[in-house]
Amino acid sequence: MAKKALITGITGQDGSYLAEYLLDLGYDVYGMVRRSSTENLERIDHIKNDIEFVQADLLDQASLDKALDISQPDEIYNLAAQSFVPTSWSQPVLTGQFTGLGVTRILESLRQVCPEAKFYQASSSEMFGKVREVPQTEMTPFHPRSPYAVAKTYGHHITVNNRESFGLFAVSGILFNHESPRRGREFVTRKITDGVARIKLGLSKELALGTLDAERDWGFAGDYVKAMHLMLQQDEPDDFVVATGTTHSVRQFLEVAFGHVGLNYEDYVTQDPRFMRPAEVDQLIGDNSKAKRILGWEPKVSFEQLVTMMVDSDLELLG
Ligand code: NDP
Ligand code: GDR
Repeated sequence: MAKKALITGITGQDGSYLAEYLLDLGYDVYGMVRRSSTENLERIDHIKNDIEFVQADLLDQASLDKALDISQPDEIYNLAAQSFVPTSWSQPVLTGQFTGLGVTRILESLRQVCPEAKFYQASSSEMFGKVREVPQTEMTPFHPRSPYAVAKTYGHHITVNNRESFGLFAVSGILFNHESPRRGREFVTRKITDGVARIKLGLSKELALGTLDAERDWGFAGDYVKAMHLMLQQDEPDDFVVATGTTHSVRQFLEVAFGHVGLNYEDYVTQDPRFMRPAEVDQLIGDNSKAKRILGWEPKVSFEQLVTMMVDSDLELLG
């Protein structure tokens, strides 16, 4: 019989790649969606007929119980969250409810409805924040720098705590930034590649950004969802850092993205205080050696390939 997976956040970037991957592996895929006045299935439009949708919200315990009861999953991937860091300062309570307490709610439902199900929590490199060591490993202490990161740190600990308290197969993947042509347009990578395409096509004249000095360990989302799946195929539940092990600044991203279409970013990019953050995460770089050793995982798409893939995709979309 086919394995059953429930993906929360299936309408998001990672949800779409994970759903594709699990369908290819022969899974029955259930996707949790929240009610919306207009359909927002763009990222999964091409596979939506292969997915069983269940309606639930991270804020509503009974709806989660029901989603788990309907799907009776072997594996749960908890990808749903308020995931945009700046919004977490303007909506800190909501972010805590979705991104933090939402994890406890799903785990409570899991314990009631399907305690044998394996559980994946989408944790984040943002938990390292003001980093205590370079590169960051599974053992590096956390120092979150935004309400989002604080909520993710809670989600991480409650996952580990459920594993230790109740013997659940519950794991936390500490994923560093991962991007794709399906990335939301407010995140810096997609904002840049969308901006480059607009400027190249004469639809826009400039691109306003915040700091250009922040450095991130950027990988490709399509590679990273495979690590999520691998974590749930292990004999023992454990937590893993998933990263490329290389870091680049926003400025370097700009150089490659504008360079790819024969332009110089300095002619178009302005800095706008509106996009500066109250507290910044200056540099992230992950040590992926545990994931390589135990999961046999490694990233396939390089930084340059990622940037050019995103620029080409935005050129095609807008052209
Ligand atoms: P997205 O922002 O693209 O997707 C978030 C998803 O969560 C959407 O499907 C959204 O649904 C859903 N969601 C939000 N609030 C609720 C709610 N109250 N109830 C039910 N569903 C809800 O995120 P990504 O795909 O980029 O990331 C997936 C997860 O991984 C997130 O938890 C993120 O914080 C985490 N993460 C991401 C990294 C990255 O670089 N992408 C790195 C590390 C961690 P809707 O479409 O209805 O808004
Ligand atoms: P991040 O991603 O906060 O790392 O969180 P984002 O792309 O928003 O920012 C990365 C860096 O770029 C700087 N920056 C800008 N960012 C945005 N969004 N817009 C701008 O105009 C801009 N200018 C400069 C930021 O200050 C920051 O330093 C992402 C999310 O996917 C989280 O959910 C996830 O947990 C982490 O990655 C890992």
